[in-house]
Amino acid sequence: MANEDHFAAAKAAIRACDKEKAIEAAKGGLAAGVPPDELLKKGFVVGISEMGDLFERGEVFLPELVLAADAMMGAAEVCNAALPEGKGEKKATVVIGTVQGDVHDIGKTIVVAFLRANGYVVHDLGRDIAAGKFIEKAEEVNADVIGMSALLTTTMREQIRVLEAMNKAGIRGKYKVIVGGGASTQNWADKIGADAYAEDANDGVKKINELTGN
Ligand code: B12
Repeated sequence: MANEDHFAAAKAAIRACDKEKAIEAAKGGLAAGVPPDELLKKGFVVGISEMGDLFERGEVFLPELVLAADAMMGAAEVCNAALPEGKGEKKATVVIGTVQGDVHDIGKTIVVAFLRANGYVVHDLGRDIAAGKFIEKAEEVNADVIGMSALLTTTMREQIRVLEAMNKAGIRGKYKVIVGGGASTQNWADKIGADAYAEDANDGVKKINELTGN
């Protein structure tokens, strides 16, 4: 089977909202030598994005989206586990989470796996995280970078809250801040005064390398 066939199987499994098939497609692709990052990007992520488009057009509904997301999570777990191990280096410490009011965490979880595979110490706060929690954790672990994910236009503003709270506490200068997730853009990052924006997990590693001088 060519790589393209594995990408097609991955997409089809997500479109079918079938977790078992998705895990099977992930394992099959990896066993055939497809790199895990490519399998994610060209297969599973395309599939879940297509589901998002169908949802927006009213052609699939929330219960299907939930099932597709669950299938996606299963596949991402398999792919993330196959990423090369970090080489024991500790390039820098990153605190990351999805902002308050937002439960989208598939993309954030992929970013976490990519960062760990690239030698970062990552504290993953999870999803629906209040502004204060980001700061509390960053202070506790003496982080270098704070990463915030937001997928909804309504929750993007939470990223501003975190920055405001940092300014208020007089600690904005201590941390580099990077934003990402469907609703964020470079323009948005500039507007709210974040240090960087990344469009996907690879770009996230690249930008965080730049921010931390790695
Ligand atoms: C899966 C999904 C869900 C799942 C989430 C499950 C989960 N555990 O994550 C469920 C079903 C729960 C869900 C719920 C909802 N969803 Co939804 N969902 C999606 C969908 C289809 C895919 C998101 C996804 O996982 N993409 C794949 C990942 C890999 O991509 P990603 O998240 O963008 O992440 C990559 C980059 O952005 C980047 N990145 C992400 N985060 C970060 C962070 C940092 C620091 C960095 C550096 C990089 C980075 O790297 C990632 C990997 O490459 C999108 C559509 C879409 N095309 O995005 C809609 C979408 C985001 N959802 C939408 C909506 C409206 C909702 C609901 C409000 C629906 C409802 N009526 O209830 C609820 C909101 C729930 C809430 N309060 O959060 C809308 C948002 C519209 C908007 N602009 O605000 C979208 C765009 C669908 C649509 N077209 O209408 N959703």
